[in-house]
Amino acid sequence: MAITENKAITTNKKVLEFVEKQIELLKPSKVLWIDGSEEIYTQLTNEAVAKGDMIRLNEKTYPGCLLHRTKPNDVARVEARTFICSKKEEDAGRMYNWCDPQEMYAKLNNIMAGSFAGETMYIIPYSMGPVGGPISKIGIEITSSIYVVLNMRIMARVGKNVLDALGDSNDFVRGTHAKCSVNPDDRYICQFPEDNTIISVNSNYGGNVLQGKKCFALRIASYQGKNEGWMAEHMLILGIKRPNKETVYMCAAFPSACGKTNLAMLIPPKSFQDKGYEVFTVGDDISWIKPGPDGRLYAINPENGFFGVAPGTNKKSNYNALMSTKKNAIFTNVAINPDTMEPWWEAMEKDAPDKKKPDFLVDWTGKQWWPGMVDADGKEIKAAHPNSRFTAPAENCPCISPVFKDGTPVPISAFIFGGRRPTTVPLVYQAKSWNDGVFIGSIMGSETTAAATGAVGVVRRDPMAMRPFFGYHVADYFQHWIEMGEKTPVDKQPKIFNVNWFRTDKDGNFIWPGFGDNMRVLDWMLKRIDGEVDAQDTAIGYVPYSKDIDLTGLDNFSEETLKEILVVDNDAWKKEAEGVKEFYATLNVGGKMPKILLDKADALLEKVSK
Ligand code: OXD
Ligand code: MN
Repeated sequence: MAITENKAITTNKKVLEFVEKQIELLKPSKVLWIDGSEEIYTQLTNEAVAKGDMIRLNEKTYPGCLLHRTKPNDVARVEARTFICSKKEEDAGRMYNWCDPQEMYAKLNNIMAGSFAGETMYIIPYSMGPVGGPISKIGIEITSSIYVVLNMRIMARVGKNVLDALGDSNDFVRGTHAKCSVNPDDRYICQFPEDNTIISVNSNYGGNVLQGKKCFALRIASYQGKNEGWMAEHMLILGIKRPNKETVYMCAAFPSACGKTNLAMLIPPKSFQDKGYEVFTVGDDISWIKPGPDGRLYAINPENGFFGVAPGTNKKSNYNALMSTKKNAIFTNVAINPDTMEPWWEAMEKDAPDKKKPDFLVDWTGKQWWPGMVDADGKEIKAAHPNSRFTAPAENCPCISPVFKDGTPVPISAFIFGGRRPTTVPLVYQAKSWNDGVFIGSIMGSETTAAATGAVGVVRRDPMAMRPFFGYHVADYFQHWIEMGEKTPVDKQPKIFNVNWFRTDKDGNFIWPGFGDNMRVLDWMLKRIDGEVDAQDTAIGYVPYSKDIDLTGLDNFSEETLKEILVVDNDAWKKEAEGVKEFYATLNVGGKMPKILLDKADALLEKVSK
């Protein structure tokens, strides 16, 4: 019999039934409801530190911050072990795995049975979005990992008030996380969209086990959104304020590692700051989008914190993200300076140890580390794991939007898509209609470069940056986008744009400066939204006239160079259109692809073949 450490904090029968069933299956020694109180978090932090699971960082320079090291075999999301378990295979996402739900439940129950023996089971009630908000949803995650409890506290709204808001309702996502032995061969990250259920086993890495994030807010929520008439997207949300104008909000989708967090926290160039431009972050990874009473689409960031990649984050690349990590943050798999107890990662530009002294760091695996260390094969050893992370409260971010704090959904004026495309795709172009925009989002992707093994220049398609996150069939998802457009009056539809910050010259150098200078491209979008400038009508959509992108204060970048990255090269686009048709053919099994999109692929090929 498990000892209940504190009293159940709800009378909701469905919640209590779910908890009882999990106690029976997992057989914990103790049960603790996470009620959101400081005492419980303090108690759990102390316990994790005493066990060596967490390391406290410098209380002066990083107050309230902790370091955690995962097992070396458990450092990233695992698409190959991620499943959508819908009753019918044709209802699954198609871009990763499907399994029959009953078969998967049996397998998982077998792996998890009794695995909490000797441990405490934590019950985490959490809200994605502000508690009780108009677009918010509720989940319960059961885990034996204090790391998960403390991270969920940052990434979602957690506590008894969530259960109070749930009342007697059965509308909550049932989540179970069983760390087991962290055996990668038995690792499963499973979503059962028809049952509102998530089960993660044999992992303790954030993206797999902080279930509010990818598992719920994208995979389960995208399915809920399709059924309930809203959208869950892998999109940042930012607000741009110009003098004497209302703040304009935009959502942007990019595949992982294409700079979503950087764009969300962009600092405008000086010439724009001088004019009074300000950028506010509403979210850096996920948007939930619903039609509002006035017919426009409104978005919230369902998360409450950032789960950002640490290496490369520095004052120059993303000052606001760096500042967000300075208090009450949890670092995973970064290095530390054992003298100062401060975190360190590659390109942090601070406190790099001195090889000669010899100073050293403790690397992400807990071993001594000096710059220039190589392994037995002569390969450089990194101090921080390349996918090391910070979990930081959004409220720490210097440019967090006031509307994030009060939880008000924001009206969206633009959707932006983009990927890494060294060639072909211009710096920016605008879709001519909503459905053209759906087409553009459906074909986005990143080109492989010489940095990775395999063929160079092959486009890995990642529709709407959702490839690893579809909770249902990708073709049905495209149809849902089309229908959301139909339900939105044309004059209220967000404009849809595609950007490409990553065009390279013949030596492989990026042509566009990127980072804060991306403001110049966003500014062109604002002018288009306000109908202030014309654009060139091309085969792929509206492309800016170079004179309409404000290059003031941008040294060493001429309008001629800008023109080069605005060109639409029909030969390159012919190849692109053929690639799109091939890609669509792979998705069209069973004839599910919307005809509108198939026709658009044909039309593109025809236009650029002339
Ligand atoms: C993330 C991802 O961690 O997309 O946000 O991988
Ligand atoms: Mn993401």
